[in-house]
Parts: sequence; C-alpha cells; structure tokens
Amino acid sequence: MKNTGFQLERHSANPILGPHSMPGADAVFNCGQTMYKGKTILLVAVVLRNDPLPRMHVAESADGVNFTIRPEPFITRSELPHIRPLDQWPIDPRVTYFAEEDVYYIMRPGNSDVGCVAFLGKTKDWQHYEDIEVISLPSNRVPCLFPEKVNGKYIRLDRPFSLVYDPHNHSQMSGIWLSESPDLIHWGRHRVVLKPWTTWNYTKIGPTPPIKTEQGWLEIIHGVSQSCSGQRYCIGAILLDLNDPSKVIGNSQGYLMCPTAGYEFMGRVPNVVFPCGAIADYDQDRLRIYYGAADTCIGLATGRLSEIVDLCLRNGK
Ligand code: M1P
Repeated sequence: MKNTGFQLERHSANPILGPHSMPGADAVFNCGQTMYKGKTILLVAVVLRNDPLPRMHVAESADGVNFTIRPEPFITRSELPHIRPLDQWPIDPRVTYFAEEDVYYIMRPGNSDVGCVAFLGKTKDWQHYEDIEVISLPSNRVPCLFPEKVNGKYIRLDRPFSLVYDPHNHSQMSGIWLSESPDLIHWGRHRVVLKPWTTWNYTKIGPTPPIKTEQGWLEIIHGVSQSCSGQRYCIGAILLDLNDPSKVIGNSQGYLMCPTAGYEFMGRVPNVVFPCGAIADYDQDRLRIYYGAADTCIGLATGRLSEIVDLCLRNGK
C-alpha cells in the first residue's frame, strides 16, 4: 500500500461544537452538511442528558466556524405510522442538495429492533421537514444520495450491513454498494462498489453524499479497524467514474485523517472521527469536512479539493 502522506488540517477552534454548545447536551456530534443562502448548515445529532432518544438540530453559521444551534429540534422520531416503529434512534443524517429540484434530501438510517433500514425525507427551506418513505430493507447503514441524476436515474450509496458479525469475512458484509431509482422510492440494479481493503478500514467502510469534480465523484468515506482495545474510525476518500459511479477510478489508499486529538480519543465512543458529508468550496479549491469526534462533539477539517482528487487518481483503483 502506498502511504499518502497527505493529512486533512484540523481547525484551531476545534471542537467547534459539542456539549458545551447546548444546555443539557451530552453530545452534539455526527452531522449532515450543506450550504443554504450563503450560510453553512449542519444538521447535528444531539443526545440530551435527560432524554432517551437522540434528535437532530439545525446549526447555522455565516463563517463556517462559529455556529448557532436552533433550540427546537428539526428532526425527531417520525410521527408517520409507516416510519415511526422503525425510527427508534434518529441519528447520522446525510444531506444532499438536489439542484434540479431545489430541494435538500435527507437520508438517514432507521435503527430499530427489527434491523436498520434507510429513511428518506426532505426540506426546501430548513424550516419545515417532511419524512417521505422507508427506502430499504434491513440491514442498511449510511444511505447517501448523489446530488444529481446519472443517466436519468437517482443514485444512492449505502452499506448493506449484516448484523451477524463474521470476523473471518468482513468484505462480504461491510462494503459500499450503489443502487439506482426512477423515483427515489423504488431502488434496484444493485452493484458492489468497494469492499474494505486495508489496515485502517478492514472491519467496515461507509459512504457520504458524493461531491462532483471534473475528474469524478469524490466520495469521502469512513473506515473502521479493530484492535484489542476496541474500534478505530478514520476518514479516507475514493473517486468514482462520473458516468458509471459503480466504478472506482481513484483511492486515497491511506487515510486522510485518523483520531489523534484529545477530543477524538476521549468521549462517549473513543477513537472516532466520523464524516456524514463534506462541503466543496470550489472557488477556493477547498474541501470542508465537519466530522463527529468520539460521538461527542464536532470538529472541522479542511484540505485542498484538487490535492485530494489528485491523490486518489495517483493511487489508482
Ligand atoms: O460509534 C462510531 C459510529 O458507529 C456507527 O457507525 P457505523 O455504522 O459506520 O459503524 C454509528 O452508530 C455512528 O453514529 C457512530 O459515530
């Protein structure tokens, strides 16, 4: 394996959000991320000290560093009868701005006692949220929508994840898959995109909503490895073909970031950096990743977009 040498840069104000940002919070962590009317929007998972269920709040910022969290939750356990029984742990939202429809789609895992499914919802204005449908059977983790149709179809990535832990066969159950849909509700033509392949991710990998570049779809992923003292979550990248995103055309090989800061080691789940998305500032050739740290707080890491894409291309498939 080639060592990338490349590392994302942590912001000096990290952790930019955390329990200190909200009264009564035990954790303010994994977040969907996008831009709306010139502001950075984070859809953050919040666990309160006195509430058994997580919820998601909108955090807004004009400068991308100083955020205000709205006190009222934006997504809580669904009231819809076909979703509510499956919506037992609302967490890990993935936000995709779909320009053609001027709508923000939100995909999130539906954790429940019958397995983990995928939910689809949407908002147009970050004031009103609408749950739409259950879009996968269990087991499914980390569903992520592409920001535009490819060859006339909606495309999503996810990780169909077996609940049966087989330490001898990680690759079968822990890879990233692609599915397509004519209407966002019915999904098929499933393809394996990538299996865990190396030391920092051999337990499992998971996607985020892809970012379009001239060279391909940049896909920031998380990768998990296991040691005698527990799991470690790192961040890496792959590049997918623009016209056939089931094809991997680049790979960072090494991680772009692994837990090294105190707030990434210490928290509710130690040794975790966890991305639910990324924001491309094309005019500044910059990628911003607001990542969950130790399932407790949120850090900001940045890198040059072109450098990350080049790295993936250099290291090949
Ligand atoms: O605790 C680390 C992460 O574990 C899960 O992620 P994954 O399904 O990829 O293993 C999720 O519970 C996530 O929220 C959490 O950050």
